[in-house]
Amino acid sequence: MSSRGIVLLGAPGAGKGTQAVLLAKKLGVPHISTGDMLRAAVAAQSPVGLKAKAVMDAGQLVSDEIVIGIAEERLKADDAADGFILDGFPRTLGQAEALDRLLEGIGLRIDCCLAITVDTEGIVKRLLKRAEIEGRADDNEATIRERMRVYAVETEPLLGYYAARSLVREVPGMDSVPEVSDAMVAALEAA
Ligand code: B4P
Repeated sequence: MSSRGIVLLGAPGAGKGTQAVLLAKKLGVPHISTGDMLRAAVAAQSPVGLKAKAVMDAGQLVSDEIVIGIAEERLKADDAADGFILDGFPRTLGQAEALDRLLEGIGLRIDCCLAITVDTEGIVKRLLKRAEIEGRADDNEATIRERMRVYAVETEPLLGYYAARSLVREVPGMDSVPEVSDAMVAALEAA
């Protein structure tokens, strides 16, 4: 399995972050999570964090301008040159188009979009459980349902965007964490 540019797509709580960590270890490439970078910016109370906090707490998407800026900075780092896993980015068509332009400019590209498929009620339960453990401000039921709605409107259309280039591989996401991880590796090997 060679290293390359991978996008993980999936609803909130589908397990993108969980699986990206495992896959990054297996492939030896960086895991790039815009959610993690935004939460770090919020914790550091940086200018980006101050703008992002209320938006994230309400379950809305942070502006394309901010997210593209932080993703660009990270993708230009040397360690992304041999492959990368994007987790939670792109999340809008504008982000996907900006990502393609940015990658083209630095001689990289997306080779595979792994789409984690889940059932809504199952992931609402998962995220409520994470709320008990981690206490994330956006993991309460009303915000979770708003994030699902935003996902369906803004992010799901990206499946068509990548399918048009035959890059989408679907992976069932309701099995155990190791089972989903194995299915991801198998999907990549078959890609
Ligand atoms: P993210 O950090 O991307 O979070 P997420 O979509 O909620 O979660 P993910 O799918 O990674 O699930 P996880 O593995 O954690 O985004 C948070 C917010 O940041 C967004 O709402 C938005 O405001 C902002 N943002 C981020 N990127 C943006 C962008 N590009 N543009 C604009 N705004 C952006 O798994 C969830 C839980 O399930 C965990 O507790 C995990 O332990 C558990 N779990 C995982 N897999 C499981 C399995 N197979 N079985 C049982 N439990 C499992």
